[in-house]
Amino acid sequence: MKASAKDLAALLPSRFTLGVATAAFQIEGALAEDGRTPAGWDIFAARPGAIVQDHSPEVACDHYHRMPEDVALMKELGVDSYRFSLSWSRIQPGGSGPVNPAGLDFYDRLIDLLLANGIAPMATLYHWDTPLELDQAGGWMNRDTAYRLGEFAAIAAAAYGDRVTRWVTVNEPATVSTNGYMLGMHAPGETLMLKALPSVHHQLLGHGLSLQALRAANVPGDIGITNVYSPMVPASINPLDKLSAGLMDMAQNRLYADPVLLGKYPDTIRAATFFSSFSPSSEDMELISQPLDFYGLNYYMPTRVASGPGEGAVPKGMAEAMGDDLSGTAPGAPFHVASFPDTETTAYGWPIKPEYMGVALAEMAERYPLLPPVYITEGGASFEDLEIRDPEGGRIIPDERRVRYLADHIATAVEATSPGGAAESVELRGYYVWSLMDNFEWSGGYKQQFGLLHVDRETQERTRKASFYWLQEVLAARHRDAVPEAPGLGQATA
Ligand code: GBH
Repeated sequence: MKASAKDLAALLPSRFTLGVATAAFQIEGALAEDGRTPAGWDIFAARPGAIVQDHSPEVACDHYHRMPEDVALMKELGVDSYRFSLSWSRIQPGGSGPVNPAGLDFYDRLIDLLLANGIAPMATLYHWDTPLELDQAGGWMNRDTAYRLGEFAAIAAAAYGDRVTRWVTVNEPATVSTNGYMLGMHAPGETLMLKALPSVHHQLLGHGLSLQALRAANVPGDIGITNVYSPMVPASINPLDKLSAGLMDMAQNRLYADPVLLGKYPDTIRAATFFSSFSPSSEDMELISQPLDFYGLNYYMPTRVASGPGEGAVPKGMAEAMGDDLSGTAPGAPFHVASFPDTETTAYGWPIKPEYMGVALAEMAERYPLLPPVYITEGGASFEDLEIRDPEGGRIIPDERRVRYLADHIATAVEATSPGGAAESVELRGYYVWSLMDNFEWSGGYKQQFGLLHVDRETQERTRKASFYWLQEVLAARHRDAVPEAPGLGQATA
């Protein structure tokens, strides 16, 4: 355990980036302001029962109005970099056609303020908030959405390309396809199961077209994609459990990483789709597998997999949404997600297994010989809201379990990628904590809180948790090169 801030700081390479992450829809609010048009998520979230306790994303963290205050908090925290996402329908209402100057202006001000405070901007083009019009035309089931994202990338490149240090094209296409198109737990709420496969390919194509647009615009920043990765752990030595874990690995990990890093879909997928109309062209595969400057990896937990339909047919996404410690996969699937014995879990019921952070990196290194440098673009834990203690005026939120989660995961990632570590060939560039503040946790509403900052749901007051002070200490204690990384376009790529 490296919970001591000084111990962890001593472990960090001098150029290691420590950042915090958010996403537009989860923090901004102001859904109908200054010309933003709805995203599919605006509508999905309003469906009764779709979100825990029918929480609304309308206000979220009111970040659209409190952005300068939030940047000031990041400055106080001392982070090197901030990962945020661009709201597509704020910048380009409807997802096609002319831009909205007010929307463009918001991120212009954000980026300038970050740079003025020495914080390197990492911008995600697509973090799930597809403009409603595009969702209504089929969303990611429609190939056209990929071209629309490519066009949006060109707009973003022209507006911010001179100042953005790092670009992420698409965030977690796995979660969009699984939760949004297969299981109906996220927008657009489709339950297409295996028929959702085109939504995978079109998102990856959207990644390829955005990458192409950013390259064509000659942006100086580094470009990558973010995939979530969960090592799949067979529940026993039973060959059926092993087979099941392999299938999950294929469906959740390889399906999204292989096309990008190997230029082809896994054989099992190609075999399974042999009889369907899904046969991506080599032009598509070339776009999808263009070289990246970095690979973004979101790691939260490993997944324990057992054969058989499991207890009840509660889809995992649904269990998560309800905040229960229930596991399952798709109803009717021949295998299910099982819990790890004697393992501490987060409020979501997610197992806390820091050692698998190292396993994830080692598996990536083994599978992908051409793996570019890696950023952990998200990692974090949700815990129940803790009581705010107020000893003589100083408010304290004791989230020591989050401190331990972050310390253990960051230390494991760094050790695994150091000489002698299980993933020593990986060039690990940094770790972004999910999240800067408690926010709209998709179908988990405001019940699942990942923040370093607590956000009062009535007053919007931000309160620093123990984890905020801890990360601040880590950042202050480590040894850095004399030159800060931001404004860092030159150095970031050097
Ligand atoms: C990320 O999603 C999101 O990028 C972010 O917006 C979100 O707020 C944050 O994490 C916290 O949830 O392999 O069947 O076990 C992560 C969502 C949930 C995706 C668990 C993978 C397990 C699928 N992850 N899910 S399975």
